[in-house]
Amino acid sequence: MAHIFVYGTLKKGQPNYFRMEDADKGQAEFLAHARTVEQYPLVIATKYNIPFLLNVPGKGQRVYGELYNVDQKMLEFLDKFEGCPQRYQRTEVRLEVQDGNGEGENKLKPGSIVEAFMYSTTAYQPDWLQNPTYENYNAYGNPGLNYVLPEDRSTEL
Ligand code: PCA
Repeated sequence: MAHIFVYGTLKKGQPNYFRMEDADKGQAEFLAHARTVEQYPLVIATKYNIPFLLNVPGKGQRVYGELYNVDQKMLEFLDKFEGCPQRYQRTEVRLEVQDGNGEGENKLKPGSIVEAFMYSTTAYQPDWLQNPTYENYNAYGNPGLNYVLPEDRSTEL
């Protein structure tokens, strides 16, 4: 099992969340809402309006997202889905737990610090650093910046 922090289209209510719920792809258990301890630039980039969290700690904002426990099968699916290690890299992040719904050994206390993997970007276009940054991504919240699902893209990036 691995901890994964999602901050983009894999969050509840976002366009790729249904993949987290697909038992054919493995298991994902929601553990808590969380926020990165450090600031990161979370930007929207490319003609497909993909959210990218640039692995530049100290710039941008502390980012809100969701913490999940995933099994090996789901981890492998997510790596493939996110184009890891080409488009995104799976990196470690420190998180502050906001609220958790876990029980027993999965119980996470609000305010506690946990580590997780996330899909961030180390190989980005330098001008992406000039883009507006978001602390709480919403695919439906930015007129003109509608996210395009991978299956609807004409070409890779
Ligand atoms: N999916 C991953 C990375 C960006 C995206 O759209 C996530 O939600 O964390």
